[in-house]
Amino acid sequence: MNLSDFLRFFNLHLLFLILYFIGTGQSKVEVPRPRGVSLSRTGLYDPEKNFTCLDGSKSIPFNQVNDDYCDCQDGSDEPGTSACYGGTFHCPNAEYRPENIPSYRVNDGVCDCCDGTDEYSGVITCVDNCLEVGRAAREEAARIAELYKAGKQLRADLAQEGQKLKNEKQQRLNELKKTKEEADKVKAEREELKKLAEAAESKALEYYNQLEEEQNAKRAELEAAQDKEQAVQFFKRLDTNGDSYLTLEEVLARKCFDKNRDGQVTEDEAKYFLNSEEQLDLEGYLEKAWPQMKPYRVLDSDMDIPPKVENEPTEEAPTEADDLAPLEGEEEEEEEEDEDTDDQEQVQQEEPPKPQVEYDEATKKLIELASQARTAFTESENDVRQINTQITDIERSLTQDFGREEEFASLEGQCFEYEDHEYTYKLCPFDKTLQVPKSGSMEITLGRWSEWDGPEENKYSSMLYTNGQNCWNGPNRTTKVKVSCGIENKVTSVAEPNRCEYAFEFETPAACKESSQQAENDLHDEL
Ligand code: MAN
Repeated sequence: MNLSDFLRFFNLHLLFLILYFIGTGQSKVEVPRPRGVSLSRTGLYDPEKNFTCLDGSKSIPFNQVNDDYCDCQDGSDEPGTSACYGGTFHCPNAEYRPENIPSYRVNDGVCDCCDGTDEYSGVITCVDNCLEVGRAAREEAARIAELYKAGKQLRADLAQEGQKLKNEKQQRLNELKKTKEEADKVKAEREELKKLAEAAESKALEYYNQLEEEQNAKRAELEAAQDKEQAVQFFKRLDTNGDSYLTLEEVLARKCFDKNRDGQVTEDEAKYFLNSEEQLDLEGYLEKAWPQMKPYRVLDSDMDIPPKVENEPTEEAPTEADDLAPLEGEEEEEEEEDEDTDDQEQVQQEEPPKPQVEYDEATKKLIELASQARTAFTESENDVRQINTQITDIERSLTQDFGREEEFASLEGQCFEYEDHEYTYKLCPFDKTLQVPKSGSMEITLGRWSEWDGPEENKYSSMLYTNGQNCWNGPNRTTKVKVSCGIENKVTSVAEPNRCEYAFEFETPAACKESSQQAENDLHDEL
């Protein structure tokens, strides 16, 4: 090959090379990004090709993309219009953070994207305020990052304190278990002593109980005899003709049998007292009439009329008081009408005293010892009960989830308040939430500790309190507490979004962790 051949050959190759590079350069020309499509999906919308719906369901000519007619079931052919139900519009928001909005918001007359790209129909003009929005968001993110930075140390302190508390509780539990063993022993011993002392006491009292029974029986006998005596005397008084029969006429003649107090004794009333008999002899009277006559006899204004039986030695006796009260509400009348009140009092004084058993010294001592043994046993029972309660409390506290590093532990046992114009609300973590009316009425439990109920990746961001006081005509009250990072423990807001469902917001340094990482990430994303 001579030089000119070589040059021709070389130029030809150079030409091909140049054409090749021009060619490849042309194939790298950027495909225009259709409206509403995110950068990452731009390649899927190639104007040189048919468009395949993103769900792969069908292919359509590219000029049908964003033609305001919905071809694809998934709405992917109309990313920049509101033609498809369920579609998504992408706001580039160049000066801030890209965002996806539902495509029905496109051209709806409301600026949704901060860059205003969702409104292009001319109905409304949106200004691009992404720069300001971004700045505010960055400032907020920076503030939060600062807060987390400050809270981080506090949280670490709380975690340390939580660990310490846990160890102390464990130690206390061990001690209590030992104390309980001792207390159980003491209780068993005292129970034995009590049994012995009570056995001795019962034995000693056996004699006295018998004595008392006998005295009671005697007293009952005496009372029965007295009652009978009264009954007999009253019979004699009523039996005015002295024929040993109590007749209807004789009952009708006594004002005291005016049961309804209408001024006359009717036949019905008389029959009531005679138990529907025409007449009764003494035996019949004692059995059938005396029980109902007895309360009325003290009202007998004819008491001064002497019974027919002459020289009756116990003439005054029928007026003896008995324990049965006259008719209710008639005491005053009774006092006015009854002329024999003094006699009654006299008789009352003469009543035999109630039997009183006087124990001998040895028995007294045994009673005292048994009583001491009972008191000592009750005390040890209370001790054991108290220890058990403490053990249960500590065991429950030890199984409580106070965060990955026990950072929430120190909140247990504390309460934090929040006031609005009507109520003071209280959050007592791991226990309950309360609503205390400022009017002074009773406080209402809004829920009892149930569980952490934040999302899986941030479980400790929300507490749930359930089973509070019943809502009138509704369910039991419940409270959700949103927990976020703050440099002090503080309830920052309380609302009742639905009746008897309460929403608290609570800040605590204990929450200055996972989210702090999140906040830093957010900040980086945005920058
Ligand atoms: C009380 C309060 C309110 C609640 C009503 C429901 O007034 O506990 O928060 O909404 O009861 O009846």
